[in-house]
Amino acid sequence: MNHPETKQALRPAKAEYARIATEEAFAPAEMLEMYRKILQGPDPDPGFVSLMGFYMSSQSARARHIIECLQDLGEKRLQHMDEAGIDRQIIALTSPGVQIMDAESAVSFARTANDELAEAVRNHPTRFSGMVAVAPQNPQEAAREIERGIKQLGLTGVIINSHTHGEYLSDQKFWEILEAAEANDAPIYLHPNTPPRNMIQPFLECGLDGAIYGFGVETGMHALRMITAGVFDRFPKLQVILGHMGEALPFWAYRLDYMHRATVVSERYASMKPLKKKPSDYLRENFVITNSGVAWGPAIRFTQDLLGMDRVMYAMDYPYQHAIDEVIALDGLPMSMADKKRFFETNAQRVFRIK
Ligand code: 1DF
Ligand code: MN
Repeated sequence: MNHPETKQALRPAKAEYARIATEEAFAPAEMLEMYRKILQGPDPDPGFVSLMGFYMSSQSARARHIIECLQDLGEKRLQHMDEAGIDRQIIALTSPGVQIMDAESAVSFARTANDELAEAVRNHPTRFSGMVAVAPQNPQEAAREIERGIKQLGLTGVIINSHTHGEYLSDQKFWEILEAAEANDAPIYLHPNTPPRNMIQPFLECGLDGAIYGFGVETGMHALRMITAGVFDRFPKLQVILGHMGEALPFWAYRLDYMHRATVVSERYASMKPLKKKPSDYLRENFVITNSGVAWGPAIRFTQDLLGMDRVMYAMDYPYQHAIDEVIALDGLPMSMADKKRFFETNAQRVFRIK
């Protein structure tokens, strides 16, 4: 069954470029079972209840389509890719992945999920690539799993679904993970999660905690915390991928630069130390941005102006935004063929080291 949001009659034309979709999700049935136990347990995380509690219990066409597609790493997914003209998906464990679990379960299930994803990639090497899921709850094991995932499993990139129980990668206790990513030449896709317990209430009470807005606010702040904490002075080769047009950070760039400098010069906070560069310099040099969820020319164009044509890439966000008409709209953007090839194909090949 096609998702009700997709227009059945439409089909993208064959293009001069391959379309590589870079923020595509899966969820093993076993993980959904673990999620069910967490949701039924004592005092579950309110964002998790709002997000996965909804998708796993709603009988709406959208929720049922999403839960069904998330679990498939075979024919159904390939058929949807064919219908949408997607040549390759870069697949990651759906948010919040293992990050909602207790540390021990998270470490163990990250390995299981990575083994499963690697097997799907081995079965369909021209159609699927996969990112390594890690449990930031145990930074040392996460660093090990990055190395195993990249070197032994042939996965490419690391998925981190924003905060872990309210903690951020700007905290030095997590820097071992960043060190491993940099050492293995693996980009970290900093994917959204719902805001943590101590941030979510004003979002939740008006329905803005999810992908509509809360995701972007929380994840944009996470990326900004990494910048202002000096992560990229310490790990200058580290590359972070942000979806959803950089969670709006490009639009903030001017103000961030001005106010960061004003704050540092006036020594207002002990936590905001001088950096080697301006915040926007790190956006240009340490970030790659995807258009997941935003099939909108002006926003893509603006981000390309700021980061350059080599740092903006295509993503669909399957199955959450399984929309064929958006592929057609993006094909039609007023971009040169060479730039379109960068956007859809070669930037992703370079960033994820796909041959
Ligand atoms: C939603 C959107 C859920 C995205 C996601 O993972 C997700 C959603 C749980 O619409 O609820 O990855 N997204 O990236 O936009
Ligand atoms: Mn997503």
